[in-house]
Formats: sequence, C-alpha cells, structure tokens
Amino acid sequence: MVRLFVALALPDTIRDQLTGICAGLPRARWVPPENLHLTLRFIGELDRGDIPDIDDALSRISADAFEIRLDTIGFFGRGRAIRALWIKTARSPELAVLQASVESAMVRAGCAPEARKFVPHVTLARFRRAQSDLVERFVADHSMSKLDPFPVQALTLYSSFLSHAGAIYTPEAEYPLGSP
Ligand code: 3AM
Repeated sequence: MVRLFVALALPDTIRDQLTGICAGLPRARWVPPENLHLTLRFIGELDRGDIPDIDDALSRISADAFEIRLDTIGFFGRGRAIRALWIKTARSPELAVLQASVESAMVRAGCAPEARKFVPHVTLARFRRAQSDLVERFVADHSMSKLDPFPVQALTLYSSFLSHAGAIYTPEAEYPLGSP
C-alpha cells in the first residue's frame, strides 16, 4: 500500500521565506522546509497497482501555468484544539480551477469525492496541545508578512511515509502545466 497526495511543490525561494517565518512559537511542531507544499488533493492509501490509473488521470489534466502568492497566516481549530498553523494563498481563480480539475480527475480514477471545501494553504506547523493566545499573537505579529509571488508550473504526485521521525514525502511523478 502507498499513501498518496497531489500537491504543488514550492520553489526554494519561497521555502526560504517560509523558514524565516517559522520560529518563535512554543509547542509548534514546525514542518521541515523540505516538506512544505500546497496540497490539492489527499488521495489516501492505495495499492501500488492502482497508481497507473491515478497517473493517467493526472497526465490528462490540461491547464496553463500561472502565478500565486501566499499572503495570510491563520490556523485550523480553536483554543487548545488548534491543530495547524498555515499560510493561505491570495484569491486565485486559476488555482480553484486547477484544484477542481484534479478533484474530477481523481474521481474519474476511482477515488471517493472529497467532501471538504478546498482551502488553499501551506501547513507551517502542527500542535498537540496549542496555547491559543500564543498562536493568536504569532498570527497578529505576522499579519504583514509579504511573500513573493511564484509560478505554478507543475502538479506533483507525492507519496507519504509516516515514520516515527515524522512524515517523509517523496515526489513520485510530476505533471507540467502548459505555457500561458
Ligand atoms: O497539506 P496539509 O498539511 O494541509 O494533513 C495532511 C497534509 O495536508 C493531509 O494530506 C496532506 C499530505 O499529507 N492528510 C493526511 N491525512 C488526511 C486525511 N485522512 C489528509 N487529508 C485528508 N484526509
């Protein structure tokens, strides 16, 4: 079995900018720089034999490259149950269309439809028992963080191996987008 997801890899410049933000929050389990990504579709556990159907569906997606920008820090959950700190993209109709294409492709490949609304974000940290006042202060302190825009030029199919030392994400295949 293999655990898969479809995501946007981030350029090194953006990883570096994010790594600069990811500090100074007690109890945060920061996502290591090499694991930072923007998930478009969590697929879940599949037989390796099902990968060709996923690969075929992703390779049929047709979309042009475009630019996005990460611009708002926030969190999922409330109080001690805050579970993730993230940075969200500025509104991007192109990203919404691309995510919808990935969703349709995955359903055509046999995956159950995703019921949750898509919130385009990069997870920066996870928490077991968050201190909500510190998380809220961190968000307020970073409300003016401005990251550079960057091009979205490919989709990446990742496998995820959950080890004791943390998740190991491996790019399994890349699907280039067309030139605009
Ligand atoms: O990109 P983020 O960090 O938001 O939380 C997992 C991570 O999301 C999410 O898939 C991404 C790559 O691991 N994920 C893990 N298990 C999941 C599940 N059962 C899940 N998303 C939905 N359902």
